Amino acid sequence: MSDPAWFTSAVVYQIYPRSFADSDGDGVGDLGGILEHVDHLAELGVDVVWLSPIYRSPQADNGYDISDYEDVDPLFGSLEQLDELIAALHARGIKLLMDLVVNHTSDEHPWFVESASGRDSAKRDWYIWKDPREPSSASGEPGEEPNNWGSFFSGSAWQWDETSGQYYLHLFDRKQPDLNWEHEDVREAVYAMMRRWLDRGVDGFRMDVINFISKEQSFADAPPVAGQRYVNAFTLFANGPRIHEYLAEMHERVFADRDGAFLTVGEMPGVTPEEAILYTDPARGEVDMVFQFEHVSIDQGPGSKWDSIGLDRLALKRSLHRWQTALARTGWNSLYWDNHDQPRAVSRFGDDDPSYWEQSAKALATILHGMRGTPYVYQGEELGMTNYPFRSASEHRDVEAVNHWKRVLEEGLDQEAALTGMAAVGRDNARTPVQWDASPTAGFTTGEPWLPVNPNRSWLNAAAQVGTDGSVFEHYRALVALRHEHPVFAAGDFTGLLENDSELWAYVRTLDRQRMLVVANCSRRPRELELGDGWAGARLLLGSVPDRAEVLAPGSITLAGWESRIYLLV
Ligand code: TEU
Repeated sequence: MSDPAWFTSAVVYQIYPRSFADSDGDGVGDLGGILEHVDHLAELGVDVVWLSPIYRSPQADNGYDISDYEDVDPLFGSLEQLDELIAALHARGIKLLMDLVVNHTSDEHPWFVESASGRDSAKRDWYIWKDPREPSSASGEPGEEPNNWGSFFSGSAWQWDETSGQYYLHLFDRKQPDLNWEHEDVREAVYAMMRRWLDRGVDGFRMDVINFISKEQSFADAPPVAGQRYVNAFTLFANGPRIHEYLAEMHERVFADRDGAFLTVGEMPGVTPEEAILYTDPARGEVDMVFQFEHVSIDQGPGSKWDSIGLDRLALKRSLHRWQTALARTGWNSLYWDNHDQPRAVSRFGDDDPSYWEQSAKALATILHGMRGTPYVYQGEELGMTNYPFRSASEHRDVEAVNHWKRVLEEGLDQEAALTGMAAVGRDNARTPVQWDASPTAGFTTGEPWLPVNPNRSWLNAAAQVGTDGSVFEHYRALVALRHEHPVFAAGDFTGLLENDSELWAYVRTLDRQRMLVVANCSRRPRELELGDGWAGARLLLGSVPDRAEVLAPGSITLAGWESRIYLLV
């Protein structure tokens, strides 16, 4: 944080270790697998790796349920291998971000085990325990939970504990109890743990649902929603009363007296641009950038993430442009299309029909990487990996989908609609193994992969793309290099164009006398764009279709279906 500017021209690559590469043949990706592929990251040219959790964990939520913050789960390898990875990345000029999951722990974490041991446990208040709503009750029947808050992973956010006759709060799975950040000892324990990781050589943290750590202490019912027993009580647990205090305290205790170029990224569902400006104001010393959710919520119905309402591409464009404009002066945003929680970008926002797949993967990359903010590449996105062709409920392994399906069966909901929703937005779409080559296990493992490989590995894989002119990978590599080379990518002002056109996307970035034009045709049909005389002489920095004129002539240009280009006028 001593150099507030370096991350503005950086690109982050996210590794979901379970699905990246397996070195020991057990079918689950591991640190050894990452070590075998660090050159892939170096070739792409990224500056930072964000590693999803590798800590000890019962794996109820694939590592987002941590039972020991200080050790590596044997499933993924050892602390020694993590040290090797830090060294291998640093040797290539790449920083390593750890995933910091401290809104909750695993119910198997010793802190929770002690907390649950009885009402008079010394760590009782490290978690959030409440009596049943009915004081007379000692059974924990449905409806007697302390309030009507729902869990993100279906059902009530409260779990009854027989031993002590109280409920504990879990905003996610019942195996992920929420820590009580009001307790100073909890905060100090987390800060000490963070300091130990920095001492070990990591360069910062991606902070899981960090805007949930301060909750409204009334624990009141959220406004009821017709037809729902448990509701999303978002306004009562997100961006709570002490959130800015906690983040400033964390910064003070962990980073303030350290020299070095660290990075902190706050994953913040529901964060607004106004709040994002506060969270990332360098003068306030909270986090460097936020991860916001507006653009990945546009295709979701009001009920839940599972009722997809289809993509309104104009709303998507307007959302992204609004964030660009709102954070124009202060504030810094992360730019992403997908991650381990989202469907694959090319299937969701692009067009994964084989005729348009390649151009649309490049178009999405071009749009995102030309914007102001720090771009993130989720493993396999640089190859244009697509959603998995799910056909049945049993193919889903993710706790979120599994719990949802249970509920569909229990409550007799529409199974066909549920399966369609799960196939479209299920998180396992992003978690199928990375496709390294065309072989049956895609070069991911010598064993049986924990989640099936996408059948399109036969033609969609790294071996076919790395070093191949015009491939999706080479397009990403070029975009990363352009951000490093031209300060206009990091620092240029943003002006959105064509605000009422859902298909043709365009914007201008301006820095001093330089003007950069980013254009993309988000449709299958060719589209003409009138540019007038103003752009004559602009140089083509990157195009998705080969052999286009290097210099713009006055007049209009025509983009083929899903074609994209970046021009620079100096
Ligand atoms: O996800 C945060 C989050 O808001 C989730 O609701 C996420 O959007 C979910 O996938 C909705 O479909 C983080 C992690 O990224 C996720 O993998 C974890 O499951 C979750 O927190 C709990 O740690």
